[in-house]
Amino acid sequence: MLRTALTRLLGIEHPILQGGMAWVATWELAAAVSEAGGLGIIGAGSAPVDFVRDQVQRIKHATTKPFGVNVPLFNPCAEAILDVCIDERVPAVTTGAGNPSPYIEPLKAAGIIVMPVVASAALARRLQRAGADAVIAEGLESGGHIGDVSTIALVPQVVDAVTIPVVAAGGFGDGRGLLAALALGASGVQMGTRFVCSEECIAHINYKRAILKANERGTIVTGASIGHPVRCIRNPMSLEFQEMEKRGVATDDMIEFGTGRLRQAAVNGDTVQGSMMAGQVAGLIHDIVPAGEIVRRTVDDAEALLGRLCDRLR
Ligand code: TUI
Repeated sequence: MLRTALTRLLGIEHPILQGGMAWVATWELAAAVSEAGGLGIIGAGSAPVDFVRDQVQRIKHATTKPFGVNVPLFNPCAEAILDVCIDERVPAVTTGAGNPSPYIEPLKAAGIIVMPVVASAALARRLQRAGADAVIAEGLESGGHIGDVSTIALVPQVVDAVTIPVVAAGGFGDGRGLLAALALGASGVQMGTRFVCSEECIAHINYKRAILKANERGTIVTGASIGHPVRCIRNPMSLEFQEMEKRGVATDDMIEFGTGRLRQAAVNGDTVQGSMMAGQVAGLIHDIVPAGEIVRRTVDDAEALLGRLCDRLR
């Protein structure tokens, strides 16, 4: 039993959040994680409002346990999606890729637990002042849109900057990672890539296999030159994107080139021209198992490791 400030805040059993990944974190995956005692999170990604409302209504039929919705703030419908979260009484909201300060008060007034993703201690401090209940400190090892500080350096600095619970994200995929995060002062972890390789995740099997095949150098970062660094699997599409950046192709042309590529991989299974967002932890993932087993294994392994460490160091 690993009880932390995070499990108490959310009323969950295990200190594990499932990343709310665009296109692949749907109600099926989120419900399985919540049922297993973690916090399942639906990814709004770049989806329209009606899609998110439908997802929320479905998860409410699938589980009575707490769940969350992740809203990337560059989604043009972000505000309307947050209104849906309020209307539907979503238990928790996570935000990404921006500063959610203006939205925190109305969400909290509706009884929603608000946990923004931060990539710096400065933003964590500001969001604590704005009323955030916890922050998710995400290092550059993560998949998708990333900041520029590594997890091992970022997490303890965010822990020192705030008094609210900190969730560590970026590079976590097993019990060793969970225990390490707790040692850094975090109250839990968020895992994304690990949960893509679960049975309940609707991502195309080709996407899951690409993660299984990747080693620790199997991801690259594209888009840094246009201010949108995104970590994804190294494939012809991401390598071509990097080439365009080196050639100095115009930003609008690159955005047009990249648009729709995640869907192409996640839904259609195009591993050549699609973009498969994934973290550096991909090299640690070797199987596709039920999401509940990922939660249980992670917690059991962390507890067993803690016991062994205490024996060895005493
Ligand atoms: O949000 C993410 N990762 C994401 S969102 C996403 S959606 C999408 N993207 C491309 C194509 C289709 C769909 C994919 N990946 N992670 C959370 C995160 N937030 N990482 C870093 C940050 C961050 C960065 C800067 C948070 C705040 C921030 O603040 C800047 C500021 O305004 O102060």
